[in-house]
Amino acid sequence: MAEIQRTFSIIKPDAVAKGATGEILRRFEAAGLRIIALKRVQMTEMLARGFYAVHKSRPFYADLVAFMTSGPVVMSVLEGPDAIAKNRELMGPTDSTKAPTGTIRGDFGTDIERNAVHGSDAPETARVEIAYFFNATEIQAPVEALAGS
Ligand code: 3AN
Repeated sequence: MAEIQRTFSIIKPDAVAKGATGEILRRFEAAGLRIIALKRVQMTEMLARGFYAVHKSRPFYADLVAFMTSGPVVMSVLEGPDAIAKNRELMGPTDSTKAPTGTIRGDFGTDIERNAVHGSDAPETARVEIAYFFNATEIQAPVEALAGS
């Protein structure tokens, strides 16, 4: 049986600016991913630099930080069976010009940088990314979990 996972998603400034937020969230839900936390945020340069710190020596780092802070983004935590792989399947490949029609990047992205969405690539990165942007109290937890420990 598929493992129930959580993953972290960002609808990037390009997709938010073109009014695609609702359609992208709809696709998550239609694919069986529950939106258990959601917020619209204007990322500061410091937050964006920290989030993409793994890429800090790459030539595209400064541009990427500038793009991610160029307008509001919509962040969410998605939960469901194989949520990490399922979300990446919905997103399509990193480079929007290579992403098939029907994927989020194929339909709403422009190129490798302006690629509409971010999604965690592994359980450990999902945990770190969720904790980077969401407090525990912003994430919907089952009542039993709250009452439990
Ligand atoms: P993904 O988001 O598909 O996991 P990563 O983790 O390789 O891709 O890259 C993180 C982000 O950095 C991408 N979403 C993209 O916006 C940007 N990026 C990656 N490679 C390039 C590149 N060669 N030129 C410009 N931006 C890039």
